[in-house]
Amino acid sequence: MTKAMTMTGTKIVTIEEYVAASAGAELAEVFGAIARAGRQIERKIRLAGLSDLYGAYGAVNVQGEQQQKLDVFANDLLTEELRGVACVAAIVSEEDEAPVVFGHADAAFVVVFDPLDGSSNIDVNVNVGTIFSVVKMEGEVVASVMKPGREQVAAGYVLYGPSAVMVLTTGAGVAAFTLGEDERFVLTAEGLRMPKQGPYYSANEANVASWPAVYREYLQMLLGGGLGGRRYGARYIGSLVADFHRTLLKGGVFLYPPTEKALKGKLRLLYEASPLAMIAEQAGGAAVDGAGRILEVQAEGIHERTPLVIGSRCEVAALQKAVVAALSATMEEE
Ligand code: AFP
Repeated sequence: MTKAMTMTGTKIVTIEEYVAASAGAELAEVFGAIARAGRQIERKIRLAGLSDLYGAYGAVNVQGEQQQKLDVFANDLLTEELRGVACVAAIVSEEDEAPVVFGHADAAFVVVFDPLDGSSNIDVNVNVGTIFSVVKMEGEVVASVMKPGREQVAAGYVLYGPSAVMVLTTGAGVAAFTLGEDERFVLTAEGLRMPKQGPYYSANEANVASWPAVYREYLQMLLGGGLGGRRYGARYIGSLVADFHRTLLKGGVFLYPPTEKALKGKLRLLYEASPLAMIAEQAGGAAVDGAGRILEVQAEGIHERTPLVIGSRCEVAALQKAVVAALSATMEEE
């Protein structure tokens, strides 16, 4: 990882400046809007206990999940900030059943997002995040966002933790920006690389009994030192952004396999798995849905779910190999 600069250094680079230099002025405007929304979401989260923003909003979203007050706030804020950007044609959000189309003529992009991932953790003051993906507007909005993730123009997330950090890629490596006291996200690291093998696995082990056998065996293999003799530790926050951020920096593997009840797992392809997969690959890591690369998956719906195994190359490759072998053994039996 290259340490880019610090607030005490001479050159301060903001997100808008960085993206403008690396990917052009239009995309910089998109990131500027997300950064403004992220800043306001961070402030609301920080003060949530003081302003009665903990707890349920009283409605259920398209996923059938209880919306938190901050889910609604974050969704409205991102939508309105992005509506103000002329090159954004529409947004697709976890919280809205259908795309919101802005009616900007010849707009280049659609932004897909989960406004507040891990929001069931808000009331207990645990990290949450915003995940987003930028795709080219080509024809219809729905067709534009349902392309395989390898066609994303950019992806990123904001982690609202002890500090607020935005991690992004525009397809040329991964950079991190930290929210400073002057309310700007400034470059704090670029060229981030995920370790080839890491010290942790991260999964909701309460579900192990309902995972397919190949995932159970994989976990046993990790625990038994079967991957280069490494003894893995467990880490699980239950906020994908936070679990992914640790995996990006320290290495290892995050997995949310299929379960008996949820054959496609819990996580969403377009605004959780795909953007994080783009970041993982840009940092030298990998992401699969079991046998296949996440970035090759052709979506069938905007709120589609997918199993997700993401992290260091070594751990992800071992899982993928095991799933491919299990599938071919099943096919031979049939
Ligand atoms: P919420 O937004 O409902 O908290 O869901 C968060 C999430 O989609 C993702 O952030 C976590 O990785 C995952 O769910 C945790 O799911 P389990 O509670 O089933 O472990």
